Amino acid sequence: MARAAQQSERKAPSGRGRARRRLGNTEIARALRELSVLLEVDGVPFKPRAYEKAAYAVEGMSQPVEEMLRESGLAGLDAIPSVGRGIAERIAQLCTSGRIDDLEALHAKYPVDVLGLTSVEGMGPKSVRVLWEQLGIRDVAGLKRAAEAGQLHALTHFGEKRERKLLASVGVYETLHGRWPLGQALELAESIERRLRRVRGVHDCAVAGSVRRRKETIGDLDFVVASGDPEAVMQAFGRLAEVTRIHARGSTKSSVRLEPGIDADLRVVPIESFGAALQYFTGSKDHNLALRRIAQKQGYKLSEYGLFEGERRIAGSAEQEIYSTLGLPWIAPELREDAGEIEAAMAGRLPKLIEPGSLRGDLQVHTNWTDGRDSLERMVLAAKDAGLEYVAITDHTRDLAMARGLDELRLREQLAEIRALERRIGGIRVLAGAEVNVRPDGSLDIADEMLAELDFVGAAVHSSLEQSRAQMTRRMLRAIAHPRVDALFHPMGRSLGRRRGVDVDFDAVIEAARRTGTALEIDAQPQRLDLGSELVRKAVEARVPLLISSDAHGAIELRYAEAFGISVARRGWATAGDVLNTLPVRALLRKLKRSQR
Ligand code: DGT
Ligand code: CA
Ligand code: CA
Ligand code: ZN
Repeated sequence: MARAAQQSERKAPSGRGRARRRLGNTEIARALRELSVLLEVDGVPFKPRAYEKAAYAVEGMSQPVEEMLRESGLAGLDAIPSVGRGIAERIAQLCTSGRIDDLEALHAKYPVDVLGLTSVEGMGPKSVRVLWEQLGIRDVAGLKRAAEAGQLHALTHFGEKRERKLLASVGVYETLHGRWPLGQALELAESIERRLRRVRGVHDCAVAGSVRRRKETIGDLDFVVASGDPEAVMQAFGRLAEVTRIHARGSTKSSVRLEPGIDADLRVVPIESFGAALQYFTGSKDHNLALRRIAQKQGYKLSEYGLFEGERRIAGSAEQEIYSTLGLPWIAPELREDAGEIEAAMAGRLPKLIEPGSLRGDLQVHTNWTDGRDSLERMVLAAKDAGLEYVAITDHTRDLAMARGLDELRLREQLAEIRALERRIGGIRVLAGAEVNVRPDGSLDIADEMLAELDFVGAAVHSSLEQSRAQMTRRMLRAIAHPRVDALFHPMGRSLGRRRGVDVDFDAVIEAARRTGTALEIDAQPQRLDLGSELVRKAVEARVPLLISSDAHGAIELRYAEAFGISVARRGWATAGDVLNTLPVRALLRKLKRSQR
């Protein structure tokens, strides 16, 4: 990828000229997604789905689409799945002129923030249209005002209950607004890190802050660079393709706004301070304060410039040195929350955290038998290509009508196909599984005899998410007590930035899981990360078996388990021994609840 060239040619002299600025895949995907939602608002059939799929495909491309277009013209876009001629032409229009005519026309017709409004749980394109036409609601703030004033429940389809729910969803939107899911932030940060590394004079470069600690949501990106030529770094940073605004710029510090709306801070330091600066800007603030107190007790001073004894710097070029000089082992960034890691380090009791590359299988994978995008065969081949030793196919079941959930008949049909496919492909064990629905009363939507035929069963709550704490707890405990349920999938039921998650007594859930040997899942979908790390830690302490799965709904999503799931597990102090799918398949099968009786 010609990233260096990209930097020097970019940006029209007029500064923010949209037309000239090179577009990233996220921006292109965002425009396609906006077009998709606006078409749906407008009541156009079929097309919205095509644009949505195209947006998704563009996001998944590793090469910049804008570059493919520049190098090979429209034909170059043939390589993107789900992008036909019509959509390719619109992408080209966007890249060359900075706008898509259809999108502008729809904007003129519906001048509303469709992406913002539809990211409020419970707001679909139809509601957006009704609220715009009848109440002139343009954005989330307007929605909030109208709901507070009780204007919604006067409309057809909007009862008082719905109004109350929407108001609660707006609350969730607001708390998470301005914070970004790790998935989005991490990839952007790593891409920028690679580019900064190539700048003249750069000796070392690292992503710091909450991204390095792999927090589940990110406020802003932080970069630390060691260079003898700060000016060159400051310039390159300001010229990154994603920069839309420069908030502040000094000789060694800079702060900018990036597309798609996240801020980034940069700090350039001399080589001899790199480790200290990296340690400082990785945080967390609480971890740093605790570490500084330890330094003070030993008669040292710790700052972002180094560890000092009087005027003399005794450590600073490598992060490891800071810790070892204080008599501590290096502490993994994921643990740096002042949540007991310093005490554990002093006592020599830091856990040996699970490492990337240690997952041997994936136990939540979907196919186009239900709402997945790829065929069973494609998913299995992709899992095999990814080096997995086993994969469980866990499509949705009966009650999830939206996803065309499988009933017993279809499950049995799929099971036969899985067995045949496993023989034909070879070299990967394919487990026949299902993601069964836990009904509001805690019963399952698939008959026990069918569950007994499967190799693995995950249970999940997908409906009546607003149940009371008592009801939800009873519901989950009943599912966990079911002898055929091996795991509880995405137990929190949250969606980052969208849905807060269910209200349930997690101590009771964890205790029940421990007692019955039911595994709890870390669902690594970037918008889920569920269990979150705090609950992982509780589960680890209770010695509940964990699973890390991708919940892939397409082959390109299989990587989520490694990319994000491992990080959540590490933040929850999990070792490889806590995670069942680090085991070879035979050992895994022996540990599943169904084989424990
Ligand atoms: P975020 O951006 O909200 O997701 O979280 P962080 O942890 O990335 O926070 P940020 O970007 O404000 O600052 C990055 C790191 O810099 C932070 O984790 C620790 C360090 N830092 C920032 N301000 C202070 C401070 O006032 N005292 C200390 N000891 N460290 C600070
Ligand atoms: Ca930050
Ligand atoms: Ca920051
Ligand atoms: Zn699910």
